[in-house]
Amino acid sequence: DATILTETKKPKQTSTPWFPRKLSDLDLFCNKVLEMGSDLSSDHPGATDKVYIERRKEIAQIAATYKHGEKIPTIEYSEDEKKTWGVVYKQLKELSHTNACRQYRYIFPLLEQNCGYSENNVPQLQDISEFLTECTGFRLRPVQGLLSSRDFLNGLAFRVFHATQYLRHHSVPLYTPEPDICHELLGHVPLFADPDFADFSQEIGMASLGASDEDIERLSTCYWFTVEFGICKEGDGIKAYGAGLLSSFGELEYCLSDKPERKPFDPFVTCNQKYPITQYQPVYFVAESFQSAKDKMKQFAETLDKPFSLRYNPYTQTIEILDTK
Ligand code: NLE
Ligand code: FE2
Repeated sequence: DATILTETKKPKQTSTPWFPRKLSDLDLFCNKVLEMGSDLSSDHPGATDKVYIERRKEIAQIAATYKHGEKIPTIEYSEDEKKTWGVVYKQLKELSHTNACRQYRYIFPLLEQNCGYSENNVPQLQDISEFLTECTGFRLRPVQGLLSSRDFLNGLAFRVFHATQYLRHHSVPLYTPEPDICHELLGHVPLFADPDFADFSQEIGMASLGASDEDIERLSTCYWFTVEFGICKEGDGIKAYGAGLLSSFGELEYCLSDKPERKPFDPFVTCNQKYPITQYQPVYFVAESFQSAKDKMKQFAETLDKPFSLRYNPYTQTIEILDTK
């Protein structure tokens, strides 16, 4: 039957999606944001606050024109912004003593000593970026808002973390669904100063380079349940290490309570888990350690279908394509 002979299968994605090969390639992402301060959705607490919207636009301008190698411009935060920061800072610092992982508790005081972390001061990205570079080679780049998952994960391959600089709306200091500077600085930054965590994050980033759209989806789900909402074992108990937990007073308490479900972290399972983005997570995944999470991520990455293997060269800070199969 002729129709059977000519029947074609769904074509496999044949061309490899573009990916950055050097640090300055990341400059190409700066205006590709999914959601911006100028376009707050209608249920956003700041949606009808004209002053807030203007301020978000002003801060977004810095990220829109930033180029690799430049110093990240200093932002003069207003008294109101400092107040919001202070409220978040005070509550989280207190709760982190009991609910945050050991690495977070170790690094936090170092950020107070070296980077201007305090209840009365919103620290500057440039100072933090220099500190992280000394600790683990991680660095920050300012970003206007949400990047695509692909672009965001690609940055991690270079040990670059894209950080927002604006504050959440003052009406809801203890939980926000979108990243803001409280989330970046109090949630993400402390962990990027930890070598094992830094390696783990870069591992996800490397896996994302040139990955198919389906694999990007699976990798960003793994990212979500680790870097954003991860829980890890510590002694006989469990602690939070995900930034979305460490930057939200409400969820930091809830995630270790007996309300949510908890499963062991296994990228092959975790990558298929559905999740909400505007409320507390119903399910969390528990890692044995960052080291073990990294090993598992590596095994997972090896199963992704790519026609080449890649290596990050730390001396040139470029991606090398090792072989084509
Ligand atoms: N829910 C977090 C917070 O309130 O800080 C932000 C999560 C961003 C993914
Ligand atoms: Fe985040």
